[in-house]
Amino acid sequence: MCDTCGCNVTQGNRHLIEAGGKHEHTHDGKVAVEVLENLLSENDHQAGHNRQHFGNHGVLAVNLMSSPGSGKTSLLEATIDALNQEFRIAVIVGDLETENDAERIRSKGISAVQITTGTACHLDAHMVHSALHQLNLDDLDIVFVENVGNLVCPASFDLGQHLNVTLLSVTEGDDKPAKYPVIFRAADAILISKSDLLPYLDDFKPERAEQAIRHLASEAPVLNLSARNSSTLDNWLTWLRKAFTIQDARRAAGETTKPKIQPEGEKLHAHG
Ligand SMILES: Nc1nc2c(ncn2[C@@H]2O[C@H](COP(=O)(O)OP(=O)(O)OP(=O)(O)O)[C@@H](O)[C@H]2O)c(=O)[nH]1
Ligand SMILES: [Zn+2]
Ligand SMILES: [Zn+2]
Ligand SMILES: [Zn+2]
Repeated sequence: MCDTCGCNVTQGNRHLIEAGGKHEHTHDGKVAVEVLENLLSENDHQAGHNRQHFGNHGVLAVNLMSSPGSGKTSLLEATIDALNQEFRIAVIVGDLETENDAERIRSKGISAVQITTGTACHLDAHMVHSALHQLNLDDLDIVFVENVGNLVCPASFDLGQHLNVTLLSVTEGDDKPAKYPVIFRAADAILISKSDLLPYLDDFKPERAEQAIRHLASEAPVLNLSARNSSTLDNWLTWLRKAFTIQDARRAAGETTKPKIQPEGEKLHAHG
């Protein structure tokens, strides 16, 4: 998929294939597939390094993925309001063009690093690495990564996070898990967002969305919520607190956890 849209090469990893780079793309028969495989393996290496950074500082890193406009930044704003007395939070935000989301988060007094990806429709581990060096991880408990709005590419790149969360807003249709299985399979939790709009929609059934998710053999919890109504956030906040405690215990035991990177996604990237 990303081979088609060309987004495997990003501002974060371009140096690797440019003249003098580790995987310089010579024109002597080195095929594209090999270059892409090298880039993915560099990404995974960098992701492991990022995870070490988070781990060394006792930070839980959570990657949020969804379609454009399904409510990632709004959910982060509501989550910060609910939890900033309890956890020290920062956000790394990916966006194709603007700084808008980071500014929304900063207006809450929270550190936010914006990565403008230009043409790349997902974040990669190199981009997240430069962003995380702009944060003081010693002063943080949870770093959220808001990925670029896209239901396909983000699921295929390990960024160094511990957990993936996928949002599905009720205006998108309950058939999306069936149409975009990779990003829903990669999720450790699935949030059905904008649930305040359900009374106005006669064709979105949360049960049907959950059924489609179970057809993907996903056991991830499916939680309905609305960023507009803080009383709907309880299950999400409970999930997050538990994730933090589990990660903290793992760290104390010298262990870590990797997010689910979908094999289909890896295949798509390697062989286009
Ligand atoms: N009714 C309702 N609207 C919401 C909710 N959450 C977000 N919105 C609206 O949906 C639009 C997009 O929300 P964002 O939070 O910017 O979505 P996003 O996923 O961060 O968007 P991108 O970063 O562009 O992918 C805005 O107009 C929000 O006000 C919600 O829970 N209920
Ligand atoms: Zn792509
Ligand atoms: Zn956003
Ligand atoms: Zn580093």
